[in-house]
Amino acid sequence: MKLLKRTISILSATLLSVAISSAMATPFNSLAVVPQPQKTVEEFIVIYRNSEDEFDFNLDGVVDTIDAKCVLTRCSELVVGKNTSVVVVDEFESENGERLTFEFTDKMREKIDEFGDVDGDSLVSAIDAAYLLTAYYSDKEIGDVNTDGKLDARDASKMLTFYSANSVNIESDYVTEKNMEYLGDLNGDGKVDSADASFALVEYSKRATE
Ligand SMILES: [Ca+2]
Ligand SMILES: [Ca+2]
Ligand SMILES: [Ca+2]
Repeated sequence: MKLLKRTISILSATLLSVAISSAMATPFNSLAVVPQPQKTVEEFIVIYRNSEDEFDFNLDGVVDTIDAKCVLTRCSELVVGKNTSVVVVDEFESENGERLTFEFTDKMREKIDEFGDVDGDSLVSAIDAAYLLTAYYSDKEIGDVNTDGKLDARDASKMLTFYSANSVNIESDYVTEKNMEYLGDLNGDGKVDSADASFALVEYSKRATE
């Protein structure tokens, strides 16, 4: 529950920044018609937990962060007015550290157009992707950044890789940023760095000797 509260407060901050940036990008005269979400993230988490496969947007039989990535992809298609042929998953998101790529098909687009507006504001937007990611990470353990159900050296190494990339200004994609934001900041100082990786290793060895 504590984790849930924390992730929700992170999401509120994210939503605020999304709202501010979209308000800034919106001409003044259209501000009055900005649609409002019909569901809170807490309400959506309940729906997400009870869902079967309606949020499996890449149609691989699993509901995970890649589906949020599909929503983001669809959202940028709608903004730019041009289709994306291949989705590239950030290497930090995958278990083996490789980039997964897949063809973005019309079937996926149709499914997103039907079920992708998860907050009910009539738009498929980055907020929907944020809802999906919050729901996905809400029952994961802080520190288990690769979400395999255990906290171990692989998580520490993933944090370090992320930290190194960040420190030389290699941008990670949105899903990876959220992954680290929700699960990587073990000491709660607002950033993911080698201190969190050491923390993960200490916790791991403590558990290993218990
Ligand atoms: Ca999926
Ligand atoms: Ca929406
Ligand atoms: Ca793990």
